Amino acid sequence: MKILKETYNRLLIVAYRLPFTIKQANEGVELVQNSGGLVSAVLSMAEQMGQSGSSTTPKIHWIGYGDPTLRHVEASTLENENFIAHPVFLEDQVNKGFYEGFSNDLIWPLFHYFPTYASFRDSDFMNYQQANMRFLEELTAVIEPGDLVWIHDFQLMLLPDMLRQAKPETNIGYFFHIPFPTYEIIKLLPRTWRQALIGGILGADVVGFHTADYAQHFMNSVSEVLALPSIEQRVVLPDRSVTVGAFPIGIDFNKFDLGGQTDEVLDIKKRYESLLGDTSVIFSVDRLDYAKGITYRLQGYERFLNQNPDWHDKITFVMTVVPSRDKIVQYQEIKREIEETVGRINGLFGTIGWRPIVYSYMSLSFPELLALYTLCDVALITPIRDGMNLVCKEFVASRHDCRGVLILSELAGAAQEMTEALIINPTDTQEVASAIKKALTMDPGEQERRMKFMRDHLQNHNVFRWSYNFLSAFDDAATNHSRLETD
Ligand code: GDG
Repeated sequence: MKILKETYNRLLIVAYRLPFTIKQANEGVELVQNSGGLVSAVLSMAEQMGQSGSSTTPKIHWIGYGDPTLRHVEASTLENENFIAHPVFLEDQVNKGFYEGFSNDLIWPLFHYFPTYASFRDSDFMNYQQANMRFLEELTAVIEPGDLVWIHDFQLMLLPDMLRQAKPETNIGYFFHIPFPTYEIIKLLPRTWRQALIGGILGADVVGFHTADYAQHFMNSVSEVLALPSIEQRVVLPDRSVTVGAFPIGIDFNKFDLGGQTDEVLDIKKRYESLLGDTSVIFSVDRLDYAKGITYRLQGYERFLNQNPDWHDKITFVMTVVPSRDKIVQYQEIKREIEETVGRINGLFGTIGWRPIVYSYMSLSFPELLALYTLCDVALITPIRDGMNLVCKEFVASRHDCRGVLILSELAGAAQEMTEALIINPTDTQEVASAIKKALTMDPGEQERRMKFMRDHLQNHNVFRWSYNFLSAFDDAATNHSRLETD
């Protein structure tokens, strides 16, 4: 990392979402810092590169989508102690086609292996190109020689190459947060689109995915779509090479480990425990999404209740679904399906004194989330497809007591690391039902052994190490680069 500090000028982040939410206040604007994994990771990287929020060192520039209603806001007010935001204002119609259309209504379902949910619209692709171009304009207004630009996620696949064309000498990193599917899925995209998207990503010097499988799928598509050669984990272009690798994202372990023990969290936990009464608790939390496998999860729980009448009255499934993308028809449908299934199960098994599922459709505060992570006996995480899944990692990191059992889908990227979870296939409702029984009856010694193993892993492979590893790959890429030149 020392090399980075000496080699690069500043770190520029480009992601669809800005690191804080901008709210209109009576006098000017109010900036509410977001606390996602990416924000924590970027802060740590900045520290490693010799930047920090202090007045003597530069802040991190972050280019992201800005609501057009904020166009009139004074640019100098869009910064806090850590970040300077550069909003990309997109007309509603462009943002709709780019974000709601191409990104969420095509790439998201396709790359999560739901091709029948994917909508292929020429106008969406045009808006996607236009929006990526608008990000480029904002970026080129900010960029200085020697900056390191790190671009994130599936909304900005075209941007790395656009930037390479505009500023060929720039150091560009690109990280993909969702699964990268097999070529058979990529092949569903019109030829010109898939060429543009794969070629777009290859504008970067380093391309990162959560798992080795996703990286391999990408390499296969590079070969099939663009017929480019590769050597080991490098795609060879005429004038340079691109390093492709697996960089599984971690979490800020201490934030969850220590956060779960604060007085505020303990108070909420006590309140929830008294509300839930003397039952064991299963917990899940996800954004509303068909890829999260929520209906199969409910069916697995129903099967458990059917097969284990002695557990009736003694178990509560606290299931929180966080509102997301509810303008898209499939999301409205999945919400209706979830709510019907919850209603049916509660109607079938519930009594005056016992509700089998406590369901809510809302966002939890961070202390509420920690209270539920730390009070539950079982976390039931069953996506049908998930790039990584941070919820399962956060649950384990929160369990300072080394108690509780994680049930995890083999289709989450995280399953490759969380090997001491009870790994299930989410569509196999019998396997889910049996895992619930096994988890609820697991002796404390085994819970502790499994938890300790996973906690050690998360502590070592935290989000700071993730960013360190990604940035270190630039050093390797630079070495490869010079090797190519001398070959
Ligand atoms: C994408 C990929 C990949 C959730 N509900 C609440 C809440 N959360 C927080 C969690 C966690 C985050 O949101 C969700 O992260 P996931 O990884 O589980 O899922 P996606 O949002 O789909 O993220 C995914 C990720 O990118 C990172 O690369 O792992 O595969 O799909 O941090 O804690 N936070 C609060 N209240 C909630 O109700 N406060």
